[in-house]
Amino acid sequence: MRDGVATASGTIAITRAVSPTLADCELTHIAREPIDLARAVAQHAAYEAALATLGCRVVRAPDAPGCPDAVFIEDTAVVTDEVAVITRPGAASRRGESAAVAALLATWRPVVTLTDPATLDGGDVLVVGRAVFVGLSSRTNREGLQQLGAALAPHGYVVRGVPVAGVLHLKTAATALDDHTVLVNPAWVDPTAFAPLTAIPVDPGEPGAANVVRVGTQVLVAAAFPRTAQRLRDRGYAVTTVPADELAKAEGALTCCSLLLRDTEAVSRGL
Ligand code: CIR
Repeated sequence: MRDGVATASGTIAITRAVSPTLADCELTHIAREPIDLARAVAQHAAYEAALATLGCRVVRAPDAPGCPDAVFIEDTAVVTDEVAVITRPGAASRRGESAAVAALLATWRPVVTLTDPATLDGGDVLVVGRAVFVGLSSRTNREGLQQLGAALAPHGYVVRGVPVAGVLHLKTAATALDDHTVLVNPAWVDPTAFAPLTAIPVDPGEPGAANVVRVGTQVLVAAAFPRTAQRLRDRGYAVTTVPADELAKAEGALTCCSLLLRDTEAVSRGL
């Protein structure tokens, strides 16, 4: 369902197919339950279609059928307008996902790669303007924070560590709605960590709702969280909802399934 459309021309959304091995995914904070692969694939297709409708150019990274969590491509990189930082994912089982993503991102950005002993998942990195909030979680360590900071500092970004406990990633608990506002589950992360940004709380009955994808002036919200979606509409945000409950059984949320980057070449051509 869509309330309105403001397209994000000049945004590339990199996605990756749902692997046939998805059932073997990493799980940290939720219990394993059967995953309907066909349903997960259909929800992923709906997600890609929503991104395309919002004006993104959807580009698929090469399939990685042997990597159960490959669909959660967000964790493999942090991309700004200036650089692509290839992460070293915190789960060893996921480190084989990065090389093909690095090769693809080199199409648009210079690439910097984090090295051992750094660990960092893209799901822990929230970029709002030049502020970069980095969740210190079971996946992301201080060396990861420091190496990311070193890669981004030349471009004017300032990184700030945010303690994360009880949930997988920082962006499980908070994501940006615009350059001044974050959507937060205050039970999982202290909203003052984002000061001076304004923090909007999710509906208390929808703890997972803080993970939304901002595309231009639109916000993509999982269909499982209608009260938070309404809360955002009431505040003037244009909300699109997509089903994602099957992917959620693999502990993935909406941001996990794409890497969004400005097509800086398209911007410079005035497209
Ligand atoms: C994992 O545990 O790594 C995957 N099953 C889920 C990753 C979700 N990614 C994300 O939130 N950025």
